[in-house]
Amino acid sequence: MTDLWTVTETAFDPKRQHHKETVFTIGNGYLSTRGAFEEGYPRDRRATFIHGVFDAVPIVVTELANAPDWLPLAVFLDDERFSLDTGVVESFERRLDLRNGVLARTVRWRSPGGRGATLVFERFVSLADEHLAYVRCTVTPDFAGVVEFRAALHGAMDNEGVAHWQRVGQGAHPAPSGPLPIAALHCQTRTSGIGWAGAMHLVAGGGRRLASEWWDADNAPTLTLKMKAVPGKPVGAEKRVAQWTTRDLPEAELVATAVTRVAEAPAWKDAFKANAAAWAIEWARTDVVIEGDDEAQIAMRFNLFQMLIAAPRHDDRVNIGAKTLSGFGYRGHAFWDTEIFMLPLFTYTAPEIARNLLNYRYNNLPAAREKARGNGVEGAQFPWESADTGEEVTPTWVPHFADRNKLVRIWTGDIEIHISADIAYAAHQYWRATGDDAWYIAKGVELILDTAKFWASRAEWNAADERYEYRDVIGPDEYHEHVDNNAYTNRFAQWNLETALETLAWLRARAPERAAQLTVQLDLTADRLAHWRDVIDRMHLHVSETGLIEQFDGYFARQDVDLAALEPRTRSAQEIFGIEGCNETQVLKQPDVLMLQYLLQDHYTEDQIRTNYGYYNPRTDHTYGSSLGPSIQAIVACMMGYPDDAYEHFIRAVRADLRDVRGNAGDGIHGASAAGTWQAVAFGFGGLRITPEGWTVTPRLPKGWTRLAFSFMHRGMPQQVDLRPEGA
Ligand code: IFM
Repeated sequence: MTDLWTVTETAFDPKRQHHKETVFTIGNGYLSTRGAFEEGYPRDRRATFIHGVFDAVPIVVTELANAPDWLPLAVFLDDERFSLDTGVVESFERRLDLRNGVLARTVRWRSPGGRGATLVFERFVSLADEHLAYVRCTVTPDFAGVVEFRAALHGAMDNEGVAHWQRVGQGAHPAPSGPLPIAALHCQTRTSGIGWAGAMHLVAGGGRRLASEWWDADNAPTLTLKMKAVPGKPVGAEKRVAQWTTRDLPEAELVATAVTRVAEAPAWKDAFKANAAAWAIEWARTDVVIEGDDEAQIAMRFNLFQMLIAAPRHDDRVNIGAKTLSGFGYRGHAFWDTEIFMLPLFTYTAPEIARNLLNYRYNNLPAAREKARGNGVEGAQFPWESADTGEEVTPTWVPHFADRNKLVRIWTGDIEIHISADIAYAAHQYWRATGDDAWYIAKGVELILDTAKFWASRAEWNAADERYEYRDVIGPDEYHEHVDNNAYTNRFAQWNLETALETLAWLRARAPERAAQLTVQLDLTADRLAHWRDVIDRMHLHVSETGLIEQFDGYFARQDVDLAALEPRTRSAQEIFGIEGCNETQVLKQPDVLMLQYLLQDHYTEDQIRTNYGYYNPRTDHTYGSSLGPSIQAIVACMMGYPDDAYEHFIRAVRADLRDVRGNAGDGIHGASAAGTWQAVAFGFGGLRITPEGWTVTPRLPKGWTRLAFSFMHRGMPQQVDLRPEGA
């Protein structure tokens, strides 16, 4: 029977390793470690990313710094180093147990000198104690001699060539038991000055110890264990690591805390038990059961797992990057991906995580106000890409995808402004789903009011046509830059303003003191509010008799392309037509009119949505365009009663990283797509709708699915949904 909780790799393919490193990422919401191998290889992209540990890159922008490496564990069979690129790999299997986050690898290897052994490596970072990480190796030799384990902490890590760390110190400290000391390493990021300390303990895990040593190697403190090899008898070593940063503790306490914690750390068995118990709680509220489609079941759990290991549970000063904590892509920066694609998963299953993520935006309001001021407008304008300070960190130039020697100007940081409304929308949705009035009054309303202030101030009056407009913007569909009156942007700006007025009225009744305080703080005078109403009333919206919404001014006049005629293809429309060429066509990277109609679905009739689906769906570059589109397309297709289309979009989304659909999974997990799959099953196939009166479901299960079950929280109460096909 298929194990529906395990992602398995059964053969070693060096060409696919960057992709597999992403797939086999483990983590605990504090840090994530890519699935690079313990023994290390020259071309691996080994990385551990810790939430919030950003450092500046000369000339470019800030990025998450690849942290000092806690993972190294090299194995020697009688002085021959175990390595997959020497000797003979007789068998290989890797398994990620999604239930508890343990990554295991079993390799049957014969050294160039003819020594054979089965090596089992296992690792996890504890969900029960986010500072603890474990890796162990068990070797069953078929020769008599010595098996040696060398465990290290490596300080000299970089971000693909950019060095962020300098060593502060290292040393050995007394261990509570065993012949080896505890080894510690203390480093600091070069520009942001964030301190990191790690401490490691190495204990023998069976077999007879022959010798052990502590090596004070430069920037790589190392502990070694030599064990007697007896044919058929397993010998092992267990490495325990504790790590802290100055985001958690004062610099002076870092090393001592890491050393003490690792000295007291439970052995694997107990640490694993605590970790598994913590995972059981997470899965009880997050799991989605799909019966009748094993691939979808495993892939769904994989996507949820990837989100759970990226979710900050104890920190509201960080966001989840577009590539989670699983790769170098987008440098750890957060986008609207969080609010529109990831937040619903957490809002409905783990509201305290959603609140942490929203607090991050609230905490960064000062930077958003500064950005608005810098652009000569009022209110809060959130950055398109955000890191530690909340300032705009979108790079202005990046290498061209086809010619790395050419630079391309990136405009999103300047003019992709819809993110401010997306954040307001997520705050409002969180409040509606949770009923968390205290948070809304303290923080949410301020997010909504100050973004509304931005929209009113940024709106341009077109005297000739007597309407408000947003010119020179980029909508969610980034194949089209410098457009006027993107439908998504304009309608969301209007929604933000409408919601702000409603919210203010609600606040005045519910919490008059806070309303009075915000009225003064944000200068919400009667004149200003009258202006907001005017912008709402005279916003330029694209409406037509047929209900077809033009994506932006002049979109319908652009060249129409028959995408189906380009099949089969392996490149995006942008690669085929070029950046400027694609801009001149109607081909979409993601269908932002449909996004709009999904998010504001109460404002559109089914017929209106159907009309737009019919127009925009065939013009969307589904496979090679944005990974954000398919999960939302699946929902819209469900709403329209197109189950086959819906499944096609859904399966594309759940496979995005497991199958490396776009060829760039090596850069990290597509977080928005991963989290969006939860929306696809809940709101699409489950047809879940939340209304002020309660919730309803309209099951629309794909062919072959015999059951769909999931849980969610509604106003603080856990709810269960368990659906079978009609007539079952
Ligand atoms: O936010 C997205 C955007 O919509 C499309 N390009 C990638 C970004 C990060 O995922």
